[in-house]
Amino acid sequence: MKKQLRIGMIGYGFMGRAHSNAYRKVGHFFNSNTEVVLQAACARNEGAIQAFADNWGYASIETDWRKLLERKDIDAIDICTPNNLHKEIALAAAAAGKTILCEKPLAMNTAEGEEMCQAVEKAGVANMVWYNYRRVPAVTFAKRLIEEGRLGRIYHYRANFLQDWTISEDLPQGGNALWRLDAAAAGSGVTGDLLAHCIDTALWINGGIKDVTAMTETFVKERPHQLTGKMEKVSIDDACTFMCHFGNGSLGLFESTRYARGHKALYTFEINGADASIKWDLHDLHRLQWFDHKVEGRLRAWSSIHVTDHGGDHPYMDKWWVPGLQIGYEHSFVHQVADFVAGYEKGEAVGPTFRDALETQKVCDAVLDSAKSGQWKSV
Ligand code: NAI
Ligand code: SOE
Repeated sequence: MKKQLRIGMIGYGFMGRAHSNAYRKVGHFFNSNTEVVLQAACARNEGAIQAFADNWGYASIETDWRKLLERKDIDAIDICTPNNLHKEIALAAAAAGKTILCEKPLAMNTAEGEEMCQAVEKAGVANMVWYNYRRVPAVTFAKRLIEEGRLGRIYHYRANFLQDWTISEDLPQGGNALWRLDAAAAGSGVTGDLLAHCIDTALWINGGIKDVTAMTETFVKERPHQLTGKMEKVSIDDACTFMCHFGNGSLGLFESTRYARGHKALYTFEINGADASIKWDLHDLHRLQWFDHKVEGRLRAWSSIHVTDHGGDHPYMDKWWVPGLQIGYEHSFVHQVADFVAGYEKGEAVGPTFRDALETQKVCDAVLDSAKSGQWKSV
């Protein structure tokens, strides 16, 4: 008989769906002694959360997250709400002794994140943050190649996350679906929403960041609030570019914007080492571009590795289809659940933990401080 991990999901939007899909799929593709159970879904609108629960197969619903935390039949709380609720829910969930899976960014700022880390550590509860791009097989493979020393000394790390969905001046801010434009709900703009992903991947692959210098811009200064219709100042960063020094001596260059016409969600990174370079692009997520300087000069070229092989060559791919057949965005969440469950069974932490995600939060805060002050900032 398998042990159960009974999930209480809070929020039924984009991530509520992505995580529910992962919970439903994981047991079919990854062996474990744990059954992930969709025990309860929670949101304020009863009709909407019941429809969500029916669609995904949750056994019950709640309309108040505090009630969800009181339930003895819930082992893990999954926080899929806007960022301004992460801390309050996580502190209460830790006090209730629940395992916590929290969406990114961990918190609105470093101070909040530190409180959250202390709460889960004091309570001794398992915790993880959904920086899912780590578990795209080509990204995991990139980390493996660097750990094997195949790039040699690293000189440059470059990453972009480009979108174009807020260019219209008529787009309102705040309220449902548009909370990302409201600093009170999001904490920051592209820095916490998009660059946080690039920073998490970078810290994981290339190690810690020492200091940063940044610039941000808010191109549209005022927008109507969706709920009141009143024109209000926009206080998020629409775009952010920063440079940094990594602890390993390499230089970093990061850019994110919601004003890059033609780009919907273009996350890319490139890493240049003495012996080789690698490039990855979310729009072609199953491929890793590879340039090996050790190859005989006349044959040297960028090659495109289709990261779909079995036999342990390509991370996670043994669990899916036959070699050559690729997987997609949603599988990164399935992999994250599978890894989490494996760690949970052994009582081992699985990254990114709250503490790991706090490092990303610190870089985000240093970036925003630097943009404000025009100074280099230590992390
Ligand atoms: P969304 O706007 O689609 O969904 C938010 C959900 O939170 C809604 O279902 C809403 O009803 C619920 N909610 C709001 N206040 C609530 C309350 N008081 N009690 C219960 N439920 C409440 O937002 P989305 O895109 O799902 O984002 C949620 C979180 O996931 C954010 O922290 C965001 O940064 C993160 N995210 C992460 C992604 C990733 O790539 N890992 C992708 C998209 C979002
Ligand atoms: C914003 O549009 C968004 O959904 C982010 O919130 C996610 O974190 C990112 O993965 C995709 O874009």
